[in-house]
Amino acid sequence: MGYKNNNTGYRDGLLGSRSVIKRHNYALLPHDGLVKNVVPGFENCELTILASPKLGATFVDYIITMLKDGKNERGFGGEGVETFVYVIDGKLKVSDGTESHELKTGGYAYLPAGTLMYLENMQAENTEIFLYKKRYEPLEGFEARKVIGNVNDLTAIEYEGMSNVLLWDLLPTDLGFDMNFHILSFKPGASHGYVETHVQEHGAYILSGQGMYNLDNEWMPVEKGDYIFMGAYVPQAAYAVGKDEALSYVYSKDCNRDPK
Ligand code: UGY
Ligand code: MN
Repeated sequence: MGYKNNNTGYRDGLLGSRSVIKRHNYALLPHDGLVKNVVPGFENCELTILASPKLGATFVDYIITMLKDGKNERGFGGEGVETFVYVIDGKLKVSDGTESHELKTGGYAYLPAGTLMYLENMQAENTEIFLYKKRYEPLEGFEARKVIGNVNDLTAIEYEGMSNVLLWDLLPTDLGFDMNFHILSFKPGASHGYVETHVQEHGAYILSGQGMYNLDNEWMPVEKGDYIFMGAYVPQAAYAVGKDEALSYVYSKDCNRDPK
């Protein structure tokens, strides 16, 4: 029995082109190719804008080296914009304007839309941070809330049943949150179980190790300090290489919303 074609009647089997529409959007930005940007309000900071709407992302990611006295006195985020910061290395003071928190390496803070985030380097040495903002998608009856934490206080779970791949969820999973931050860590030799293809976007900053990353079916070498943007539906998978160090990255993933 053949399928009914729109205009040409019936056919049998796999005739025709089996259409694929390719609009895959991804970026790999190695650390040594990054260029400094000026963002008003950030003082004594070396800052690079990574993914942004210009790249097709619905969020903005930044990598920032906060020098001595580095701070952002104007506040980051604002009306309708949620923010997240992760401390890669150092000591950071983060404040919502009324209450401040001290974050060490592995520490992070999420502030809901409408609350400005103030940042300050707390030490004479540099502090490295990964910063994120996104327009929040509200959901009637639910709300996001401030979250302060440190990955070292969380328990990892085995990712999809694999004992050599660990996952940490940094934010709560309830419907008030329209995105989450995770850390995924592959022991050398470990990999995803399959090449993922999904609607969610990622901005991923590699915290440690080396690996081969499959983006749209091309394998690329990656290492600590690299940044990867994965747009919606980009085929993606990683293999960790090397002897001792795990390939680990911190990344964002939108969730809990029905696409408009
Ligand atoms: O959560 C994720 O979708 C994750 N496994 N993606 C990725 O690592 N590229
Ligand atoms: Mn993914």
